[in-house]
Amino acid sequence: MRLSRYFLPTLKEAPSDAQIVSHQLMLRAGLIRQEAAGIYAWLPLGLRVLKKVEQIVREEMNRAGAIEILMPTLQLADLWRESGRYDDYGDEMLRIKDRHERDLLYGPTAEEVVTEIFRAYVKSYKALPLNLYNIQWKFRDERRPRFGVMRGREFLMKDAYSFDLDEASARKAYNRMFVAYLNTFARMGLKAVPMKADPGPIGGDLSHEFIILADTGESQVFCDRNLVEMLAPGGDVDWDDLQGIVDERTSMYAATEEMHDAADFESRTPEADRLTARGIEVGHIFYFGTKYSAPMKAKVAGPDGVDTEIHGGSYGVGVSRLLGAIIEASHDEGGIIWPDAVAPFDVVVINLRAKDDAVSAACEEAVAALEAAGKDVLYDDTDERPGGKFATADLIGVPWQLTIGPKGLADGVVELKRRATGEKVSVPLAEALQRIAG
Ligand code: 5CA
Repeated sequence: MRLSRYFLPTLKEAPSDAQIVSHQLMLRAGLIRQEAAGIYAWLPLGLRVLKKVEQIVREEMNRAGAIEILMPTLQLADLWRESGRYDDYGDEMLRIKDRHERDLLYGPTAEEVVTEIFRAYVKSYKALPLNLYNIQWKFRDERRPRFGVMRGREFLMKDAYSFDLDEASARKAYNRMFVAYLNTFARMGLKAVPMKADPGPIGGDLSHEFIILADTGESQVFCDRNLVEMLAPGGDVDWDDLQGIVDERTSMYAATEEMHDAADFESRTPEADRLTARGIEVGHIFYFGTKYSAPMKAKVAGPDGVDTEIHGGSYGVGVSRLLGAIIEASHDEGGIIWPDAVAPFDVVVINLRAKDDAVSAACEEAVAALEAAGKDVLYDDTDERPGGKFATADLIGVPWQLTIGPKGLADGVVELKRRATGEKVSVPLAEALQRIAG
């Protein structure tokens, strides 16, 4: 992608109402544009990262056996009247009337819709376990939308819904999501800690939030320090028996403010390991039994032929919020430092003298070689001054910067910089390509 032909509207300074660094950097690096309070347009660079984050979430859901569908953003109020949540949900629900005066709403979550789909088709326990997910825009009319995509009104969520015959198998479904979440966030370079959480309006009695520790986080959290450094289990696990992995994590104390029990924290955690911090909730999982299946009559015939209400859980990931969380966890004074797995481009090739044909030819050769190696390349072919180009490259946080200028070209070298460490080497192009290929 040639920068001269691209749409990358960067800003020298962030608007003063952007209070936290991720929001400032998302605006400055031209990732998003605010259209209304808590409602954003995704600009090309932001959209690239959003798609990468979404794809990691999708792959880990698929690996855990969940199946993707796509539910509508607009839902019938009548379904929510069936579950009893229409009145309870309150002002956060955006209520809409169509031309026939029918009550609709912009979905803040989709337990009702997915239960309606399930009950229409699934009649026997033989179809279970089943886990259906979608990655779809949600709307919650938050009282205080803030911090950019972190607390938006319109936001992208991955929401999965599990259906099982009884509590024991529903807990297995819960464990699969628990482990899938650990793997998902680890792939994005994040250390997410599962913490005992308040189920709130989704309901149920078993719930964990996945929290990224960050000073700018909205929630106060308490946990055993050792949990933060625990590695994700990876995909090579026995998906039918994850209790050991879950127990290992949940045996150590970790709770959000609403669930915090100071006496329990102190008795279970040696003083040196007690961590009190701020956190960003990037995922939230719930087991709620028959909360939706009972009022909505979602039943299947069990092995004995008797109709039974299914046991459900739901599992959310804040896909758009994750961009903010990743930036909070990974930036410096120069700008964003994208982890490789979610970077909008793998490498930016910086042409230090675009008017020089030999330099441009060398740059184009480098771009072609990188693209042939399967890399996403941004090619800065503009005639901006070098200082400005380096500042932009740092700001947008692409993992590798490969700079070619007349002097290096004469010496047969290019300069390769790793954004995360700042380390720079002058090496022949072939060697630079090798290093980037990893
Ligand atoms: N139905 C359940 C699970 S699918 C549910 O809605 N859970 S939730 O309310 O916890 O939301 C799931 C995730 O969406 C949260 O963990 C958070 O990461 C993200 N999220 C929630 N509200 C917002 C918001 N206003 N802006 C951005 N992300 C949000």
